[in-house]
Amino acid sequence: MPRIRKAIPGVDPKLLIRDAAKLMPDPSRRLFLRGAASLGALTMLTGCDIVDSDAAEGVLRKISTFNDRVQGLLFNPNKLAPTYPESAITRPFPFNAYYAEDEAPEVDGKEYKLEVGGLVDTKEPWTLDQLYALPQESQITRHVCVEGWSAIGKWSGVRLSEFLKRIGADTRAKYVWFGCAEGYSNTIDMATALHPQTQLSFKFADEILPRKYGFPMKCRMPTKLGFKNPKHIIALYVQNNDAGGYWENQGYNWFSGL
Ligand SMILES: Nc1nc2c(c(=O)[nH]1)N[C@H]1C(S)=C(S)[C@@H](COP(=O)(O)O)O[C@H]1N2
Ligand SMILES: [Mo]
Repeated sequence: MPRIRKAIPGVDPKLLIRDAAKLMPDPSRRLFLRGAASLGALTMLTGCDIVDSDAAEGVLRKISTFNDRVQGLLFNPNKLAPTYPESAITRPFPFNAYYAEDEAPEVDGKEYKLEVGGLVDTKEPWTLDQLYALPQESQITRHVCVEGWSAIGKWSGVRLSEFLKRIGADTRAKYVWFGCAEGYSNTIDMATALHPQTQLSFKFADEILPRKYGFPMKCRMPTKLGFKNPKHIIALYVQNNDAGGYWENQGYNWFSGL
């Protein structure tokens, strides 16, 4: 029986295709838009047939994966996110999580040990004192949340690249995965992990990271949307498999770069 190709309800396929094409490198984008911007081409691009609304979600996910790949290629590992003066800091700084503020996990700093694993030479866990002894720097950068707000804050800590060096991480690996105290998690690409502004942060606004902002440690990366910045980190793995993350697994764009 021939399969009938239907449009995705509520989605204009032309716009969908143009949107996906926006992230293609320039010459191939022009060729693609001039040539075969059709559902057929989209099918070729994503490798699956848009037959009904069930398929649509899968297609969108594939486009997102495609975008992640292209964005990853376009990501300039040396491009810095803007920084701001102290006077630009947003006060009070917003709290956000998938739960209410008073439900933020209470991590005991004295008992805390950061679990380190995967493709690293040294898998010894790190106490907070050991982490605090690492060379630190501060950044005043903008945090952008996918929910439609942004705010400028000051974070201090050690560069993730420096920490990865100390644990003898294989930086040819593709990903760094973070596990958090309350079950949140996410995975970032190695280029972002090595970016000079990607920081394991111990302080917010010059004070020990308050509970709501991720005590005892978060990973700050101003080149990524807020949800890619894990708070309350208790585990860090260097690995080649993409373990996704809390929001990524619910369909949020994995790359989510700024
Ligand atoms: N452990 C953990 N980290 C998390 C989240 C969370 O729910 N749990 N939410 C993310 C989202 S969506 C945002 S916008 C920021 C909010 O950080 P803030 O509370 O410091 O503003 O944390 C991110 N990191
Ligand atoms: Mo967010």
